[in-house]
Amino acid sequence: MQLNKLADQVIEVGKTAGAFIREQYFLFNEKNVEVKSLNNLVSFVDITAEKMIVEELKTVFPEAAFLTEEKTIEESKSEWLWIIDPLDGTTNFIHGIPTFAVSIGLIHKGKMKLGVVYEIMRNECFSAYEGNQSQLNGQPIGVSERKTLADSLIATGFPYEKFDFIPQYLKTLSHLMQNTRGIRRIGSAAVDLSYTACGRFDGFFEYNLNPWDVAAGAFIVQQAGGQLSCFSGSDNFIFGREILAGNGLINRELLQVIQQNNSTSTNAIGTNS
Ligand code: 2AM
Ligand code: CA
Repeated sequence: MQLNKLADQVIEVGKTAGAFIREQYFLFNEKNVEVKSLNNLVSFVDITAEKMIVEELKTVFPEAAFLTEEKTIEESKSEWLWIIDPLDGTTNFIHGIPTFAVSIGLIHKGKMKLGVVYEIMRNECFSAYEGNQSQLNGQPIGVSERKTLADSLIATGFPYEKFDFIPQYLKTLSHLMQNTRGIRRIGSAAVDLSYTACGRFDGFFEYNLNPWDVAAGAFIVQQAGGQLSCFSGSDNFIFGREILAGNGLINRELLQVIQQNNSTSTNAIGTNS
């Protein structure tokens, strides 16, 4: 498997789907929105984009199976797995906020091999493959060099569906508001991770994400010299539903803040109840 060639092909697939999404952004009407579950929105745009991506990737690499947000293709077994979110930041898309992305990751026997995040309206394509430095529109990128939380800009996502761990989360936010340069909530985990990879953000954390929100972006952070973990410190951040990403210099400090606030609360976190 020549990952460099595959990466070029996946970038083209992401950009083609992105062009369709961009076209639809200017035509979009709220009547097209369906509600999958609380605050979980979808439209024909997500579904059509996913079908486009899946069809093209099947031709590019027929052996690989799929794990996709919109489930337009049945999950099957293979050593190779595409993990796809055709439109990460759907709520932004629907509300006319121009920050959303196509996210395509590839893993082999559980190990990330390739990731592409295409931020559509800025025409910024973040990509990485095993053995190579992450890139933004073909140019190498790296994480920031800020050493302390005090100097850092931190991204996060607010809870949107499961609210039992809000007290712990608010404590962490309160600490970060008072002890960092600031906090941003962009609304697309794939974009948050990509911005961490190129040094715009120094760190990012969020609860309750799905593998398709984070797989590609997390790998791009890794290949840009950053580090990732779950809130326990373990490395199950793609399937573990919680993620902390950073430049490697501030990860420990950020993890400590999160862990401290989680353990001092009376409620258990992330119980999915
Ligand atoms: P999405 O736009 O593909 O759903 C921002 O907080 C992150 O959470 C985004 O990556 C977003 O991905 C995801 N997200 C937001 N609302 C969501 C919901 N109701 N269900 C699942 N994921 C959601
Ligand atoms: Ca999505």
